[in-house]
Amino acid sequence: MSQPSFKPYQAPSGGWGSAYSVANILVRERIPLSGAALLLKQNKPIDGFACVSCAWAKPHPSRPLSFCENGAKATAWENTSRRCGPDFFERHTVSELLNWTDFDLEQQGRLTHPMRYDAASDKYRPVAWDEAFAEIGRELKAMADPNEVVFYMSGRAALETAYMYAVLARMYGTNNLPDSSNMCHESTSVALPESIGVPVATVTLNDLHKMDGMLFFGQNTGTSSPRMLHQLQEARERGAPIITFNPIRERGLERFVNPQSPREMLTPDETKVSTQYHQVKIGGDIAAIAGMCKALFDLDDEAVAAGRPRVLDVAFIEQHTQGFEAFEARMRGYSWPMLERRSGLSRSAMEAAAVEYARCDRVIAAYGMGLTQHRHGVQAIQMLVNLLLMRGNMGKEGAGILPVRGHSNVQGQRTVGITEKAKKVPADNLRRQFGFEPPSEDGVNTIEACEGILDGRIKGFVAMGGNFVRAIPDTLQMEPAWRKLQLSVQVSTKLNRNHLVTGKISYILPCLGRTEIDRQATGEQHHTTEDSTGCIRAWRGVAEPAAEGLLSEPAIVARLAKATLVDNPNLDWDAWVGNYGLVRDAIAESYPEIFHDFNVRMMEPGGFHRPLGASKREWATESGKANFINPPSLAEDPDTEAGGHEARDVLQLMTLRSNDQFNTTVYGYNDRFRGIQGTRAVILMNSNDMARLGFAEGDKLEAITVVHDGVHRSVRPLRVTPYNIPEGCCAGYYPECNALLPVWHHAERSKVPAAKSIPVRLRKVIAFSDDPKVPREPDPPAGVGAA
Ligand SMILES: Nc1nc2c(c(=O)[nH]1)N[C@H]1C(S)=C(S)[C@@H](COP(=O)(O)OP(=O)(O)OC[C@H]3O[C@@H](n4cnc5c(=O)[nH]c(N)nc54)[C@H](O)[C@@H]3O)O[C@H]1N2
Ligand SMILES: Nc1nc2c(c(=O)[nH]1)N[C@H]1C(S)=C(S)[C@@H](COP(=O)(O)OP(=O)(O)OC[C@H]3O[C@@H](n4cnc5c(=O)[nH]c(N)nc54)[C@H](O)[C@@H]3O)O[C@H]1N2
Ligand SMILES: [Mo]
Repeated sequence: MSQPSFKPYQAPSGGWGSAYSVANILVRERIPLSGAALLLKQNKPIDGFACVSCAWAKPHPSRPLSFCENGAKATAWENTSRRCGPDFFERHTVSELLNWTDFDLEQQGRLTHPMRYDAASDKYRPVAWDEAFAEIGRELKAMADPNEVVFYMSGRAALETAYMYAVLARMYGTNNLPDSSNMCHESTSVALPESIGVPVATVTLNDLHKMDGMLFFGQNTGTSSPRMLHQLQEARERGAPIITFNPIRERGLERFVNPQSPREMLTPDETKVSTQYHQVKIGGDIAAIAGMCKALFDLDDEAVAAGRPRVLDVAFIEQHTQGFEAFEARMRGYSWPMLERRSGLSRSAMEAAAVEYARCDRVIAAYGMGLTQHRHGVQAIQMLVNLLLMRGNMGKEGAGILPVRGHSNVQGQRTVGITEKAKKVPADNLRRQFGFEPPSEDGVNTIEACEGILDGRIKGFVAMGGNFVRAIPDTLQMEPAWRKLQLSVQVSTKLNRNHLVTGKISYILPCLGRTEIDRQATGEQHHTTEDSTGCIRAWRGVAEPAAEGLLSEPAIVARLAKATLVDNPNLDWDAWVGNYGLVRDAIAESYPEIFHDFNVRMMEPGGFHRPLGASKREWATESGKANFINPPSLAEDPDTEAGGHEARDVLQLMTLRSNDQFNTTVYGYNDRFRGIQGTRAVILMNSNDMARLGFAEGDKLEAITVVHDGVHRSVRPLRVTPYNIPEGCCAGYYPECNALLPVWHHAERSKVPAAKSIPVRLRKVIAFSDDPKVPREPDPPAGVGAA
């Protein structure tokens, strides 16, 4: 491992840096040549597999090489030739493994055998599948109340698995079906239905080809959804402006070289991605958008006075919207100095953005975690919709709202029943199909699950993928609470920290990955996913399974169901596993509007799109119109500000992903685009703040959360590096910084953890090791495995 270093990255996103990075991981994971050929099947529908990395749309017809750097890494990660079998667990106690980093744990390779934790030896021991399911079933049946069990799902599993899992939980008797989107785009699922009557993006790839302008808020395309850079590049080649709002200058939003274009790779051609780049301060987006809205009203006044065409789409506002007058009054009423203070942007910057926006006729507004993971995440999204509605940028070709989703099937899982909200369950259909009464009370979301684990109400946790205890807030409070669970079952592909934080009875159940051939009674099975643009398609794994005896996710759900539920004459779990087409028939019966003729339509070239009223200007809102919704406040954090947290030594910390990770999966210690090499234990700060607080580059700091709930939260040591970030803001990595995030510090209403705005104070620490293998200092507890 090289020494940590910081050097601004001069190259564009994509390009040779990307090509080298892919080659490196193929070698490191010892992917055989036939494995590299795997990449040719990536994102090729029907007879290839959907990338296991992000949810970005796949074009039709597909490109010859349809993968990006991070997609290739994810494929390599799943198809590694390393194995983590019973012999590994025999060599290491769980207490020992608890001191390993996230990187080292997953680096052990694919899990091959079901394992049960044995407290006496402090080791995981191999167990037969039958025995495992029998004990888990017994434990689940013994719970006093089905609501004591949580069925979590991370956003990767296919639609078939998700649907079966939801049926299992509901037949068991609970709506406790939180998923990773509770930490992610749940703010979208709350905001958009109120504004425009749909919970997801209103645009397709066709709209991206037709747009003539784009607004980009808090999404790091070059790292999080690199394939989208192709559409951004095409837009720029058409001359469409891209106006970006982000506290830091993300390379993928600045410059891009298509690594799949020989011409671009061999010449100095590169695309300038953003035409305007506004370094809004953390949580300043509502104010920045309000500034743009205010400027649009001024521009409209000028147009009216000069007899020019209106800037507002008056006809659209009249016919299709509600709440405009109150909205107009509010926006006009804001003062520029207040908007400047709240957004961190100058009036002229907000006006320049408005002028550019007003020049375009077909605008898409894209956003990511920079909007959703805030106390006012829901309101920020609704403000962005307001801005679109002012110029009729909704429900016409080339225009609309684009939440860029995270996990590759997270959007689809919600569509087929993974939800804690009872009113989203098609209860009548489920009753008719399976003759049971679905539970009518809401279940827990992720935050409520954490609260239930902390106070002991939750006693069992079944996880279909993910690394829950590492991804959630307050990890240092959650780990001891987790140990009190009666039952912890983790269906996984790789070893992670959640396996090591055990309950009284703990199982690791290894499963097939999506890239692998899934052979069942009727032959090799297809599965389906829904991407960020609501496009549903069929896929099929192509690699040989990592180990003999691995079960598919649907098979695991079915075995859990059979071990736990009473027999149901209307549901043959074995038949479902034998033929996933039967599961799709059931999905079509439960959700006919979206999934009618599922088995046929999934094979259509390009798949099929779910119907979305808003994209046809049909508004499934209470008012029957698209709603202008005023934000209650422009302050990011009412709670902490009330506590006097605007003190000058309190900074807002955002927790970020590096280019070398997928969520809690750490591929390596380099964040190429941000110039960080060899470490993740960093804190990025404005050099003025560093000077003011007396820090020099390379100083080791401790970050302490500044809230007044009596809990001490700190992470150390973090190496400080000067960075181009607004004053008063700083950045560190997720999940290492999750110990700083209070479980109650979440978005109002959506309860998405406010991971992008943690109030912290920083101070120097003395003892520090540069060795990334040295996990933490004893006192006070640091981010576990922070390297
Ligand atoms: N390589 C890779 N790809 C991934 C993932 C991964 O971990 N690695 N994770 C997947 C998942 S599950 C998800 S949800 C997505 C996440 O993808 P993104 O939505 O891109 O999420 P982040 O990388 O956490 O941060 C997004 C951006 O928000 C900016 N930001 C922070 N605070 C603010 C703010 O207050 N305002 C504004 N305007 N911007 C702000 C940050 O600077 C950063 O550029 O990516 C998916 N794809
Ligand atoms: N501070 C902070 N916290 C955050 C965020 C943040 O930005 N900042 N982001 C949040 C977001 S957006 C998200 S989505 C969550 C992510 O939270 P999770 O979805 O729970 O976490 P992942 O890291 O994606 O899960 C990784 C594990 O999934 C398992 N896995 C991988 N592939 C498969 C598969 O095909 N099947 C099965 N069964 N298992 C598989 C592997 O064992 C791997 O260890 O974290 C959230 N937490
Ligand atoms: Mo996510």
